[in-house]
Amino acid sequence: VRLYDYAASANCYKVRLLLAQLEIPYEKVSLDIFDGDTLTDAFGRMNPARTTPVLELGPDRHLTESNAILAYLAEGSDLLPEDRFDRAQVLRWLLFEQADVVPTMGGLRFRLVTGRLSAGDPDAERRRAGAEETLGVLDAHLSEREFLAADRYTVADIAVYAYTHVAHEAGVDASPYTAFAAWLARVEGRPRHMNDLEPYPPNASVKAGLSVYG
Ligand SMILES: N[C@@H](CCC(=O)N[C@@H](CS)C(=O)NCC(=O)O)C(=O)O
Repeated sequence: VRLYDYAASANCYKVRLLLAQLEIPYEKVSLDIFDGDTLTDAFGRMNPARTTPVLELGPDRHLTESNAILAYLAEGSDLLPEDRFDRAQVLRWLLFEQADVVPTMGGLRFRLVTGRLSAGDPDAERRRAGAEETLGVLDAHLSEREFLAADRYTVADIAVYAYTHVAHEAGVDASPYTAFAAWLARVEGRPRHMNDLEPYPPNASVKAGLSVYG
C-alpha cells in the first residue's frame, strides 16, 4: 500500500502508528499540505476533500478518512474485534474521536500553534471548554477499564491517542484527568509503539502557505 502523508498531522500519525504496530510494509509519499500538494488535480482525483491521509490500494482505489483507513488495515487483526457488539464499541470511539476530539483539542492545537487563533479568542475558549469536557468523558470511561473498547487495545485507542496525547500543545491542562493519563501510558507501552508526529513547520503558519484552511 501507499500512504499519502503529512508528517505534522495526527490524523496521518494514527495511520503510521497502526502500520508500524501491524508491521505492514508501505510506501510513504510525504506531502506538504501548505505548499499546494493537496491542491493539484491529481490529488483532487484521489480525494476531492483534499485532505491527508489517503491510502492507495491500487490504481483508482483510494481510501480517505483516517479512521476508515484504520478499520480497513486492522481487519482480521486483534486491533479490530470480530464480535458485533465489540466492533460497534470500537466504531463508537472512532466516531467520538472525529466529532469530539478533533474539533476541540485537535483544531485548537493547530490554530494556536500556527497563529490562526490566540488563547483568549472566543473560538479558542469554546474549543478549550470542549476539550476539557471531552477529556472528562474519556477519564470517566477509562477509570473503569484499561482500554476504550472490547476489553483490549484496539484501533479506537490508536485513533483517540493521536490528538489527545498532545492536548498540552493546545494549552489544555490534562493533569486532573488521572485515569486518562494512565491510559496514555498504557497505550505508549504497547509493543511497537512509536511516535513520529512532527511539529508544524513554519509554512503552516497563517498566511505563510497554501491550504484548504487558508
Ligand atoms: N476527517 C479527516 C480529516 C483529515 C484532515 O483534516 N487532514 C488535514 C491534516 S490533519 C489535511 O490534510 N488538510 C489539508 C490542508 O490543510 O490543505 C480524516 O480523519 O482523515
